Amino acid sequence: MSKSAKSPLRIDFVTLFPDMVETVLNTSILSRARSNKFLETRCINPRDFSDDKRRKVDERPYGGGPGMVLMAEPLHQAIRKASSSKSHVIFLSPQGRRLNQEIAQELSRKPHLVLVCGHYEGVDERLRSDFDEEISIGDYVLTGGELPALVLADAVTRLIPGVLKKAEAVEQESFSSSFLDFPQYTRPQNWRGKKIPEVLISGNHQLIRQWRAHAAETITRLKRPDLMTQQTGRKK
Ligand code: 21W
Repeated sequence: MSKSAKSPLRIDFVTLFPDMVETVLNTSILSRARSNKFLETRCINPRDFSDDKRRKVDERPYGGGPGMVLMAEPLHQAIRKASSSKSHVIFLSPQGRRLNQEIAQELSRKPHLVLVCGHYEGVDERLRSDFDEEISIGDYVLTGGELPALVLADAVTRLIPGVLKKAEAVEQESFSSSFLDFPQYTRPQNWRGKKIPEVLISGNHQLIRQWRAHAAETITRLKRPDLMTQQTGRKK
């Protein structure tokens, strides 16, 4: 049950904050996927490739201005150390294409991802040719690429066949991937005067399926009407 037929997905994080990344990788589904050999991870720190005594990796920007810029050489060497010919090198960047479920699917089929995390005011522009692509996780400003890289790793890992328990995986393939979730209830039946929908204790599973499908559609129309118009082309 815990062994995948194929070789595991490898994800290398190029980061100045390996402790932050490791902490999350040691938690939740990501940790389970690693123990069960579906996922193999590594952190590579550009500081280890600094030629400076104090392991300095940033410098002031040419042209002036506030903040610091990550130097090209330590990052370049860290990326080279992480990569082989089969690697897909992704720079987490506000300038990238916005991550969505379709991109997560696409990336989950790659054998090796190298996730490069930027920081400070950015990286030296000349490094961009080191990347196969750039990905953003949305239009808000973060302090670095670590959280986006972990978001991407989480989204991709749960798509590796075998990582999710069977029941979780079935749900993923159903209509709910393009609609929002149907409402869920658990014990007690009456919580502070709030009851659950009768249909859920009817024992009629076809009726329950219909009720859930209808509820999901209603909620989607109400809260995320934009998802309704995106239906076509989302699923094979
Ligand atoms: C934020 C880096 C802003 C650079 C030129 C002059 C990766 C991210 C990040 C960060 C800037 C993602 C500047 C959503 C994010 C990330 C840190 C711009 C200022 N440039 N997805 N001044 N949001 N953020 N630098 O912030 O690295 S993916």
